[in-house]
Amino acid sequence: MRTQVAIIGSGPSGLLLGQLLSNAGIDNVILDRVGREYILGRIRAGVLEAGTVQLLQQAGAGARMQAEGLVHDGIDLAFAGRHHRIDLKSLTGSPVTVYGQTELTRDLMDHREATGGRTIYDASDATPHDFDTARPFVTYDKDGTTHRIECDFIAGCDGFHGICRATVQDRGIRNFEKIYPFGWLGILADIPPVHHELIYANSERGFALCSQRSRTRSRYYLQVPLTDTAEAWSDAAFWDELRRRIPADVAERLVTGPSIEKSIAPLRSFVAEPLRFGSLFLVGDAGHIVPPTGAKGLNLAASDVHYLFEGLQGFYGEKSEAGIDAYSGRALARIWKASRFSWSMTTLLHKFPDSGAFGQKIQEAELDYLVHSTAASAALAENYVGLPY
Ligand code: FAS
Ligand code: PHB
Repeated sequence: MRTQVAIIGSGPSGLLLGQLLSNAGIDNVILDRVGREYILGRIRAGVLEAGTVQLLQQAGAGARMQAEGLVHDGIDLAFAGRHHRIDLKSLTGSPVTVYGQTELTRDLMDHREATGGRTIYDASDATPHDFDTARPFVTYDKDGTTHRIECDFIAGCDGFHGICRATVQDRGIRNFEKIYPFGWLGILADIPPVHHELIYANSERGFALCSQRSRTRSRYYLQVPLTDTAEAWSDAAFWDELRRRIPADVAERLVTGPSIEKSIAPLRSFVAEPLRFGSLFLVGDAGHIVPPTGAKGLNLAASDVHYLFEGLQGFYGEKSEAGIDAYSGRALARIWKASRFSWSMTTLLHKFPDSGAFGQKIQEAELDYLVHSTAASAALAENYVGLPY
């Protein structure tokens, strides 16, 4: 088989890149090691920046998001028993859109199928080859046969645990990492959200987040020790702890119900440099991970795709290599700013082992300053809604 761009990974990065390329007449094939339903079974991000919304519409897969996505003009920060609204829209002119990654991925998968895009699921042992030459290729196994895809470029959209970044560990890559001493226990339930916008809560017992997927489906998170397991948390224990971490007026309104999903995600900050090795490009989680506190993971994958698509469009359109040469630098400039923001939100809102009572008071003082300073609120708001591409 031959294609112009071989994409490894059928998550948001691979699907969004594949659709933009197809719409521009650039041939591409997506490989994934698992199947469609497994990918859709992973519950992940929930907040889209305006740039991500625009890219989904540009890809032609934005209709359901337009119809069902919830436009939020603000978020709440809760601390010391109170909560304060940060008016994102008035401070930046931009809202965010609440629309689950699962639904975004489903829309892209459906649109790819409807427009004749090729995706090979259950493709095991996908491996990028000869990406330092003019004739790169990808091999993979399926149905007992090893297949080969000749291509011009390989997009490593295979996430943090994928093969592409692993393949270039001896090519001078630099890995920058910070592991946080806690995780997020997330619960999904078909109950009405406790508030019309998201609430990020700092409490002496630890962080909590009140999020949502629709007016009838809620997503909540609790900071938990890394030694915890989702199975060890009953729904009742989750709801009791959540009530203790959010302001009383909010806790009183909390509607609870049976969980339909419960999982723990570890938190890390990770950036790989560079993101290009010959004709192999690292995109999305394959190149970086942010703690979800800033709602940046999925949105950074979108801006990576924007930069790489522009580069490939320039290569095939004007025969210019300027865009692909600039990809890594452009993407990393935005990645590091979003990584800083995600780190700062995580540091401000979570309980750290060595925080102590003094550390808790410092966090509350910083939050008190932030919510009462227009300049500080605007700085948070412009990072949260997404810095320019
Ligand atoms: P993905 O990991 O989504 O997709 C990679 C794809 O590559 C997968 O389908 C995988 O099967 C495939 N793959 C891997 N190795 C392969 C191989 N060798 N061969 C072929 N295919 C291979 N972000 C937020 O903004 N907010 C959140 O709340 C949030 N929560 C998260 C919770 C968890 C548990 C995780 C892991 C991530 C979370 N994220 C969150 C970040 C997440 O949304 C990512 O940013 C987003 O999935 C990035 O998309 P991709 O880069 O496509 O990577
Ligand atoms: C979510 O709804 O999954 C979500 C929302 C905002 C975040 C992280 C996760 O910062």
